[in-house]
Amino acid sequence: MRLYIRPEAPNAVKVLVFLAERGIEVETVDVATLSDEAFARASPLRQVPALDTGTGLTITESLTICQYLDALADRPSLFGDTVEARTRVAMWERRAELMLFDVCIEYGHHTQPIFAGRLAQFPDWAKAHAAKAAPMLALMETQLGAEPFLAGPSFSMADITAFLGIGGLALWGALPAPPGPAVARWMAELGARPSMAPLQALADQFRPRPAHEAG
Ligand SMILES: N[C@@H](CCC(=O)N[C@@H](CS)C(=O)NCC(=O)O)C(=O)O
Repeated sequence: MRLYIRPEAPNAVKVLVFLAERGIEVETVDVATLSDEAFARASPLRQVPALDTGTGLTITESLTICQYLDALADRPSLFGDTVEARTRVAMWERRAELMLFDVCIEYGHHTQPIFAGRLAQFPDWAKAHAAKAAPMLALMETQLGAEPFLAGPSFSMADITAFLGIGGLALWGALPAPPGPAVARWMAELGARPSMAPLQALADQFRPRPAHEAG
């Protein structure tokens, strides 16, 4: 099995955090070390992450990669071990994707200088779009006031997706409202988990650099 990544790509980081949480080891290849042809062979859409399962199957959706590896590993699952737990995780993960993670990706694409020239940027649209996170933040505040994690008593895939999204929006000062106390508590606890270490490479590329380091 081989996982193709870029260490600073959010969807790849999502899988790296999942692997660290689950204690799963997979051979990892940074696609920056590959030729264009080899990258196209590894990932038909030339996107990361891509998992070559070694069984003739290549998976190129980050969540599907996590689901596949989770299903092969022992319990407890990060996707829930009962019908009810699976349903709660799926619902919160989908909300996190649509209202935080995707919003964060779009915000980055449309506002960060690193993407200028590669994409047509509409910063005003991105700022307006970030308002989509507001109802999710309010819902999370209620949920995390009652439960330790989004899907209930156990850490799950929903927490990973939501933390990446909210963390990115917070880094850019793009959260539509400051996190309430319950969300702030959850953010501090998740940020301290060793599994979140891969987030550093992602955050570093967007952190403003001191003048003496800027090239
Ligand atoms: N839906 C895919 C999205 C993958 C994706 O957009 N990956 C980005 C990096 S985070 C990428 O490879 N972008 C390069 C490109 O699209 O050319 C997933 O969840 O894995």
